[in-house]
Amino acid sequence: MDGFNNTQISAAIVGEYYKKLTGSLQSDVIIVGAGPSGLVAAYDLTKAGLKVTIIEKRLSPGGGIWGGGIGMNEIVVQDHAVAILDEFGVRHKPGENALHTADAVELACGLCLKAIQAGAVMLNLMTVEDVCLSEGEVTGVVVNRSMISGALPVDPIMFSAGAVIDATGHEAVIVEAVRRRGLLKGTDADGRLEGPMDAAAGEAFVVERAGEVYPRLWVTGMSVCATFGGPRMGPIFGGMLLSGKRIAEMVAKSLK
Ligand code: 48F
Repeated sequence: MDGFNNTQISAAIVGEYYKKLTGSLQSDVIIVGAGPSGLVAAYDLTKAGLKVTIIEKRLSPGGGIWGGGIGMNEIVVQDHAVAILDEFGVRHKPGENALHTADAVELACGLCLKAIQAGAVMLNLMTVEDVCLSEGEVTGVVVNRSMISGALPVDPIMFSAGAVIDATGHEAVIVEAVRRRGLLKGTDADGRLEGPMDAAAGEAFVVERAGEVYPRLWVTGMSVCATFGGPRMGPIFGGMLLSGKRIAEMVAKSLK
């Protein structure tokens, strides 16, 4: 018989989790949302030597990857982004029109595994409710347990970072928190709506327009379209992966 008791199991979890939580209260970069763009950014930023915390509201990180298109769990990646699948050890099959397919579940798992094993801290079941601002710069985010957020009158806690990346997809939660205070007035991120479907244009848009929206607030992935009014694009993922890479390069440069 192994010599442990019930309480020791709980103590092991509580001890390790709170070390992880305490360590992530101050990061170089907070990434809000663990979809494809956020996970690629997390991996690259961690590889660049930065301390990265990913905050994800759902139980399962991976965002919109898991279900492919209408629950058919295959996704499409263009030729020019396939090197990223290779980097993450995700297998793919070449098809017509320079489009590759990959298993959606393998992609979600592959991105999560690499990002976490590279050293990014993943806090799932945590919802970012708001942004912290000081002297005209974003300094962190306001976070609550997902089960509590919006359901119970319990105050959130704050996490600080040198840069915050909004990778929340269609919701662009962090950009919206800044926008609703009227702080994006007079910029092209003021009052835009995500555009209708145009896959090719949308894919280019999320890469080209990824960037800093407000001092120390960066936007990647589908949040780029929600922020600047770019077209939506459905279950094609090359742009998301490339957008995550691009934002990682820009954020790493800005913090050095
Ligand atoms: O939506 P999501 O996968 O974002 P993405 O990286 O990729 C978009 C594609 O999945 C897909 C597409 C376009 O048609 O190709 O839509 O831009 O992942 C966003 C993640 O952010 C989490 C959410 O649960 C998801 O996992 N998220 C959203 N709001 C919050 C959040 C929040 N307030 N706090 C924490 N996480």
